[in-house]
Amino acid sequence: MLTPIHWLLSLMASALRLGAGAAAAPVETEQPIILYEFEGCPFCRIAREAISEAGVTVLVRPCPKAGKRFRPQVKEEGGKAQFPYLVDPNMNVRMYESADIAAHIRKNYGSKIRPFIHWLGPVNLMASSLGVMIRLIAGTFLSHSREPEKPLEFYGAERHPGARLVKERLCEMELEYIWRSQAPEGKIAPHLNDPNTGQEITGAAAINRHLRNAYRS
Ligand SMILES: N[C@@H](CCC(=O)N[C@@H](CS)C(=O)NCC(=O)O)C(=O)O
Repeated sequence: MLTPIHWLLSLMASALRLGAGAAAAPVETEQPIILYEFEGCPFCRIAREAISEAGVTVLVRPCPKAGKRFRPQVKEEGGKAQFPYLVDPNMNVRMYESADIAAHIRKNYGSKIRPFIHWLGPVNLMASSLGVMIRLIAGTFLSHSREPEKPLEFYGAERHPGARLVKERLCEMELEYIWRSQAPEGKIAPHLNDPNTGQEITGAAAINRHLRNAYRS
């Protein structure tokens, strides 16, 4: 259940990022870009902020600690379990390193503007790490779930406090999702489209309830 404390802490985590991770109009790619990451990783946030601001659609494969679904893929393909890890078949690149991923996204897709906090070197990482602590490392450890047949579709910017509360759950449950930072026309973020159940849900509390009911094992 989401309490006012969850919302307050998520809002504080967003505030610490000085506005980074805004929503942008969707940029679709020919082949899906895949991001392996976990919410409780301060480096992953830096990559996600660049993706959110570019508006580029990515397939997120959450890799919480002890995760079994996608973590092994990273080790197999890249050689080490380090996150974030990006696979972009459109440019034929696979990369570790949050700063390289953010630069790759900015260079090739959507917005070219680097969020202010990304210029601040160690302060950038410190603020991101503090955000993880403020959220009490939510989105770090595995919570067992049933694997959906098709990836979910989630809409919500990186800096949106409600979207964060959903992404933490998606991550802990290792639920793969197509992520777009901007809500579809006429809808409000955070918004979920579940092609497995045919449901469309708006609002963090309702989405998290759905994830629990449909996928908790
Ligand atoms: N220099 C890398 C550091 C990445 C990093 O250390 N990620 C941590 C998570 S925050 C990691 O992969 N830890 C190993 C693990 O989670 O198994 C970057 O900027 O992306």
